[in-house]
Amino acid sequence: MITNKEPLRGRPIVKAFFEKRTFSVQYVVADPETKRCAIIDPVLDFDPKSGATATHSADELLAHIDQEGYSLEWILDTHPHADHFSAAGYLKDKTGVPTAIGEKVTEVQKLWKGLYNLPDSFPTDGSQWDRIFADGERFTIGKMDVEVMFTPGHTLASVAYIVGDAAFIHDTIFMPDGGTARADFPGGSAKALWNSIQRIMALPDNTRLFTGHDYMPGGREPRWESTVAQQRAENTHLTKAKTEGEFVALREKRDRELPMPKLILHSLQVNIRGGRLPEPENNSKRYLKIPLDALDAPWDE
Ligand SMILES: N[C@@H](CCC(=O)N[C@@H](CS)C(=O)NCC(=O)O)C(=O)O
Ligand SMILES: [Fe+2]
Repeated sequence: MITNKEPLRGRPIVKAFFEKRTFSVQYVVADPETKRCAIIDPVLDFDPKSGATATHSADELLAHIDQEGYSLEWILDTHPHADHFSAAGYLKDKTGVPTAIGEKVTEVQKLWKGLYNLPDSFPTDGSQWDRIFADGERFTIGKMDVEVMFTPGHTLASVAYIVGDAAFIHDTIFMPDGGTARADFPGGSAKALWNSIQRIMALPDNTRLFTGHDYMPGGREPRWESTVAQQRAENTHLTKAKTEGEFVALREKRDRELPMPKLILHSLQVNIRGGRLPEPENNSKRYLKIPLDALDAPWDE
């Protein structure tokens, strides 16, 4: 773990790209010395009303990389997203750069393979990515060290990427006024989320924390960066719920009231394929499959 090993070298330049349809934050994380960079959590645009997909968001990341003279070394996802398609597959095809995610993605693949009744031939070994990371594994972006921290709860495969003094903590905690992520998707767990949040809060106080979404509470402008110290002092859920029991109660109560993300059933079948759309049928068109009555709805909303 972080504390037992050599300190992580590097102070990345972080550029965030806010995707306003799904309130997602995508990142380009660059080593100022070598100009090598990684993309974290890229979005493939999807309009559910028309069924149209597009690569505007992903292309914007590539344009930034080009403009800054960076060279792309990794395409990373923190978790199989339940509210948007990952652009990892598109970016891999376009650049040839390796993709990666946490190793427990194989469990998510197994779970959703069942829910979608995918054919036996659908691989659930993570082979859709070039690399799947275990807890505590390290790699580099240029000369910066990255440590993978397993942070389940929101999904059972979620990981955070600690890059030098910055941590990409996806859907664990949001900005202090946004609280914490939900933990009620299949494979989610409020108790696991609490433990993951404790691991993040044990990072050095001045660690720069970059979140995966910002839902702009109260209609304020989108924001994505905080610190451990700031979260400890201000996070609206963590200042209310001081123990695991209190947190689990708060989280589960709120989750019972939240409708499922609009795109959960659309997204998972793409994201368990490494951000690739389903194979075309014999008319060369691609189709999504929507399982009925697989998830619960809060009808009394
Ligand atoms: N209204 C959004 C909700 C998306 C959602 O559920 N987001 C997750 C992260 S993927 C979350 O933790 N939300 C917390 C909250 O809405 O309070 C949608 O339909 O896409
Ligand atoms: Fe998420």
